Amino acid sequence: MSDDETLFSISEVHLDSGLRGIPVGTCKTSYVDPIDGVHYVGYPVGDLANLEEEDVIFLLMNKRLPDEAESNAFRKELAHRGEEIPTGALRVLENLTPGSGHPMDWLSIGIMSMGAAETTGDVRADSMNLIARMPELMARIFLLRGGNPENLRPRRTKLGLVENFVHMLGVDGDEAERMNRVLRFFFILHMDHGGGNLSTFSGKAVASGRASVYASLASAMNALSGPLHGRANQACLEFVQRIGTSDPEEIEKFVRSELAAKRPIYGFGHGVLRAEDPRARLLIELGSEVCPDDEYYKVVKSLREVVPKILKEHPKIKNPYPNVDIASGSLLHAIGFRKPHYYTTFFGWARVAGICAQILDERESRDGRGVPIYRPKYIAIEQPMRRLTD
Ligand code: AMX
Repeated sequence: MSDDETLFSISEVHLDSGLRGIPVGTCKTSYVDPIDGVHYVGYPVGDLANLEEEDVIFLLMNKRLPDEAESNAFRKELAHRGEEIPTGALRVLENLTPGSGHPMDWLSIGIMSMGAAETTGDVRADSMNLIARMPELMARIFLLRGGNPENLRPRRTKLGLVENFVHMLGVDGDEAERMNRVLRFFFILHMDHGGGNLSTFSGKAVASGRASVYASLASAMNALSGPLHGRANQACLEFVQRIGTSDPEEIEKFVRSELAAKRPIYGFGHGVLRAEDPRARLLIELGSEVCPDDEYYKVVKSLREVVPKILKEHPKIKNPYPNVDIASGSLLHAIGFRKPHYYTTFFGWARVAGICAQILDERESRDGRGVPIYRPKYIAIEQPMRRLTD
């Protein structure tokens, strides 16, 4: 890419298109191939799905996988930072009414309250602190919002990020094993997805004004909470529950009536992908291992067969194939997370790592001066010059 090469020409059709496809920056952590899906620093995400989650975070932050010594040191640093969470940093959650608001509201409030308790101003230190303390925030949200705080166990950060969360929830034995397996897989698949997805872009935009890591990440989580973005995993399982049958004819009827009512078919379509998201395939394969006979999982498999052909009848839909959200909800349900409105918090938790890594890269760019404050151009319309005296 030379300095003066034209990357994209803008014409009027590109205005008010949600910046769709318009190059605005560079990304070192990941890219999304329209057919082969997301790659983290060059690796297809499927290659990384069975690694330790901390090693994948190391990759996003350092652009290479750690050797054994580095991996141990990184895990140790995260465990230490997790232990050092300021006392009372999350006490604000105890004052929210159980069951109130959406869990994503709690996630955003929790991130802000951790920032209020301690912000160092060093982007790496704040990012590492946030990543290290997310399991505790997640466990507290689940138990405090759910109205059973007495189940919360003291943190054991040495277990690693995912296992510590499951431990804090009070889950043991085979159930914990299954949760750890599925959550770790889910966590790795959702960590990053290029630079332009709405939550990452929003987080980086806020960070470009030199807001703190906490303020930037809370903004990113608010962006993720929309049903067309991260909350699609909740919407997709609710959709599956409403269908209530894996009979292909019933599913076809249901999908057609949703389309006629101008409602989205959750778990299908994408802004960049033009084939089935490989992460959808990986999750469906994991489902065949952990919950092959689960009712909701069977509905998801039928949706995958039935829906693309119906969506293809609508040429405006650029991608009629499953996205990552099609199967994640049914798996989370099968391993014991029965309330779909919590699912987006898992997505958000995972995405914290990718967004922090991208913010760090942007802050280090231009020889350490950092990316300039975001300022795209909007063209004024329907505003003829007027004066009060006219
Ligand atoms: N169901 C119904 N309509 C759909 C659709 C779907 N699954 N996918 C696309 N469309 C419609 C769009 O709403 C748009 O209609 P419009 O021109 O009347 O506004 C038209 O088809 C063209 O859309 P597109 O260029 O193919 O996709 P997009 O980039 O505008 O939108 C997405 C992408 C994901 C928002 C859209 O496919 C959608 O709403 N899918 C369902 C929700 C979902 O599963 N979201 C999760 C995405 C992954 C994630 O972020 N977690």
